[in-house]
Amino acid sequence: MPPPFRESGRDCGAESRLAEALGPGRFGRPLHAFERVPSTMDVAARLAEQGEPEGTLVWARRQERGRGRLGRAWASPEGGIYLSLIVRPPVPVSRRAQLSLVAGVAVAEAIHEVTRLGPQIRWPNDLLLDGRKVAGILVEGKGDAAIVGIGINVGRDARALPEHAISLAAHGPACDPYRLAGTLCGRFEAWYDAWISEGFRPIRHELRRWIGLFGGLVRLTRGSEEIEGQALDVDEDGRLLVRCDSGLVRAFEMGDVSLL
Ligand code: BT5
Repeated sequence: MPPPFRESGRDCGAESRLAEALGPGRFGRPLHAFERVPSTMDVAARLAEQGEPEGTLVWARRQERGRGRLGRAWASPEGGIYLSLIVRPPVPVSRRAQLSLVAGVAVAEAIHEVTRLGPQIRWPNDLLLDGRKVAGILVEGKGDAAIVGIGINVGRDARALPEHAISLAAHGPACDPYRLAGTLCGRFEAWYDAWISEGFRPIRHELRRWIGLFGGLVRLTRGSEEIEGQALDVDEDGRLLVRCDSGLVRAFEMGDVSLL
């Protein structure tokens, strides 16, 4: 019988580098690092089902079937960051999608802190550098848990990345992925705790620092509908507010639309 899961053996080297880079918080523990997995999302979902606690981190050196939203693929060559964190937010399932913006703020801050670069958040789940995608966030539910997957292009070899992607290495000296991941876990924990205790308000406030979109023209797709308008703001639920050509202001849910 084939083994039920196809991840490689544990990557002890990565586990000790990550353990050194993590702060004293609870996000990042326990830690499961692998050389290769189909997707860190599936390993984390299985661990969540087995009762692993909030904060559990799954890390892979590379993914064979990394994924984005709506069945899209996530290119995962060696040298990048591919991780999933298990959280168990005590909020209604309808609010879980906000986690991609909670994580987005944390990714932006961590990149800035470690590299001094200024990434932009592209609502709802991308981070851009020079207008090209440098990181993506994926949130999936598993029972009472949510799995937050984060991919960041870090390495020098951009050949395996899609056309509109960029790596942090395109700017200046190589950054240590373990240090970046450790910083990210700490920042994500802090924003997550703020989100749990105060709701979306502090995230909305912080987002304004990182979203480059407001005031600009956006094109959205929802199903077969295409909408054009001016991005105005993110509302108190994380929805994107767009003034359409008709003058009407519409609010778009994260799960519903893609930005073109
Ligand atoms: C995302 O989806 O941006 C979410 C990506 C989440 C990846 C992480 S890695 C760890 C964890 N394990 C996983 O299997 N996934 C998560 P979406 O918005 O649907 O964007 C997908 C699109 O981004 C693709 O259709 C490509 O156009 C583009 N893309 C693919 N790989 C990329 C990369 N490495 N860098 C930049 N863009 C990429």
